[in-house]
Amino acid sequence: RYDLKRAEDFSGGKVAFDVYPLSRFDLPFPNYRQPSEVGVFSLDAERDFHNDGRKLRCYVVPPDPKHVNFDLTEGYDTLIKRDEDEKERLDHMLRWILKNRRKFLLARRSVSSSSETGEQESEHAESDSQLHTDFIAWRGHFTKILCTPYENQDGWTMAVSKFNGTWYISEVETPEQRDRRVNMAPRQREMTYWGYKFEQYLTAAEPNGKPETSDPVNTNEAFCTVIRTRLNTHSMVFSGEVDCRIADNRMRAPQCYIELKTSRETYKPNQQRNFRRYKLLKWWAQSFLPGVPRIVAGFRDDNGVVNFLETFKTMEIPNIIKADSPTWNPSVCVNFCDQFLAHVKKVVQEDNHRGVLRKKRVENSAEEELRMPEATRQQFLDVVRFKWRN
Ligand code: 0WD
Ligand code: CA
Repeated sequence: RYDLKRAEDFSGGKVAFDVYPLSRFDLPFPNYRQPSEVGVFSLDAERDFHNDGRKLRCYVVPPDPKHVNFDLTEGYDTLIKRDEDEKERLDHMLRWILKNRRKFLLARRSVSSSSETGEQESEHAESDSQLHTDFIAWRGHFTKILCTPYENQDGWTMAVSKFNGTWYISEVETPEQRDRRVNMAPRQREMTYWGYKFEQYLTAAEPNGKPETSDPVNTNEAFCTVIRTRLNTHSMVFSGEVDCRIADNRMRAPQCYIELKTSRETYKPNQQRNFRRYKLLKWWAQSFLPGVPRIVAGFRDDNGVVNFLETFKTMEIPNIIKADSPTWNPSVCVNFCDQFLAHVKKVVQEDNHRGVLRKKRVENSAEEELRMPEATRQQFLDVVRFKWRN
């Protein structure tokens, strides 16, 4: 069973990357540089891109977090849902990159100032189009990679393209994922609404605003942070959706951000173990990556009513799970990611210098030119598939 869990390259697994034995990743925690925010962007009700933080929401502290009464089923009939057949790939991130090229020049400067020669400076001057970043992807893609050592159900496929010295990683929906999405039971479909409704009960558009729980929920809207960090030898820039910030604006990003989550109330010891084993792993990985320090969880019953909240500090989650006998080890996750990225660099070497020029008509007027790596169209140079059978 386990030896089938491996990453394969496009040519059918000639250069496979095995997950087991996990002991290969049971090493000291690798160097992970403190994530810093290099920018933000927003997606509005029409899913249009804005190069600013207009959709960032503020956390509204409920009077008594241990006793709340949020009915997450309310307003389901008014839901405005993003078209999930529309594959956006990395487009919004690439749009942000194109509008913020100068931030990558700064990255170059900090790279070259730490190296000795002036020779390198002139070399850089000629290759201004480079981003001086090894990996670009959504945060969610890295979350999936981090969780892979302990994931026994869902495989994934990522397309990887090397373009101008940067590896772009973009997830491709597998047939299994598509089946599940398209054939989701009505009840399940309704439950995916609950998470969004929960956000509405705890956030406001303005620092001193009140939650507007009778407004329709629109899943097109999003606020995204863009984070730069480094895992060992891999520099990376990724973007992740952020639910809200602490209203007090003296705190800087990403420390001010709060991740909101819902989960089924647990009473039996085995439910609690499963919560720590599976949910806390995903919650930790997702917030650890961008350095989001707090997760506010709403615990709900089977009818979709949240009765109490609990705050988890991201950095303390690994201590919470230590109470259990073998569960998951954050070092294994991060070392796995480190070695997997090294594998990708090795497997995907051919640089597609041309990229793909895609003209996009913007509101019938100006033409925006997006030069993108092939991974963002479905015509990629290399595909790294991760799959396994149970
Ligand atoms: O190309 C893809 N396969 C994906 C694209 C998979 C995952 C996300 N995305 C894109 C979407 O455009 C989305 O706007 O990434 C954006 C979010 O990026 P992320 O922060 O890297 O994603 P993730 O950490 O997986 O999820 C964060 C939140 C989710 O909240 P919860 O509390 O459930 O983790 O983003 C939302 C969701 O609210 N979200 C999505 N929104 C739109 N499309 C998607 C999606 N596919 N997946 C999660
Ligand atoms: Ca959330």
